[in-house]
Amino acid sequence: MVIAGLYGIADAGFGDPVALGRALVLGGARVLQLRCKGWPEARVAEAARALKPCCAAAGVALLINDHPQLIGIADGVHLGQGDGPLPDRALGLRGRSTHDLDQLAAAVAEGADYVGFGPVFGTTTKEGALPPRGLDALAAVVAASTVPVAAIGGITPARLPAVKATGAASWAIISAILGAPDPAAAARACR
Ligand code: 3NM
Repeated sequence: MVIAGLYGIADAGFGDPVALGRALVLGGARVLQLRCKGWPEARVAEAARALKPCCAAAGVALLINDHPQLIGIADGVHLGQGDGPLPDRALGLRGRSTHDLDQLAAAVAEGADYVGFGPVFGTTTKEGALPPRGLDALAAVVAASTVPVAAIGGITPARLPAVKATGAASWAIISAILGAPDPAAAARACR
């Protein structure tokens, strides 16, 4: 499984993440991250188990945010800067959030299979998000990276062509899709 194309995020802050995740897969996401900030681990595991069959049927990589010990019930995990070491490669895909070139180098050195980079544009979705990095910084990270880069932060359909032009392998979008009346249709516009 590869990190490429639309990286959907089933964010429990926007509703039932299982229903949202299914809509994202229906809309053509190639990667799906389950993001349930503040949820107990058992509840996250239950949501991941509910999403796995639909992801498997569509060939979509299911990644769990923040819970490295749950890697075995998904295809991988996505960890932030403060979320501890990456689990063993044999267990699945391991992604790391990065915000500058030094963090990219560290993530590659620790063996990350892909990195997130952002916020490219301003975002209100992530609590404590850093100031926007901009497209030039994204292009620099893409050029320097030996692993796929998933751009994140404030990406909308209108901004997508400029994001793709940097060569980013993947683009992660939350509010522009989950805040739309029909998330599956909004996802289709972001493929
Ligand atoms: N991580 P939206 S920005 C979850 O910079 C997340 O690492 C970011 O949501 C980072 O598409 C972000 O609504 C929020 O801006 C992305």
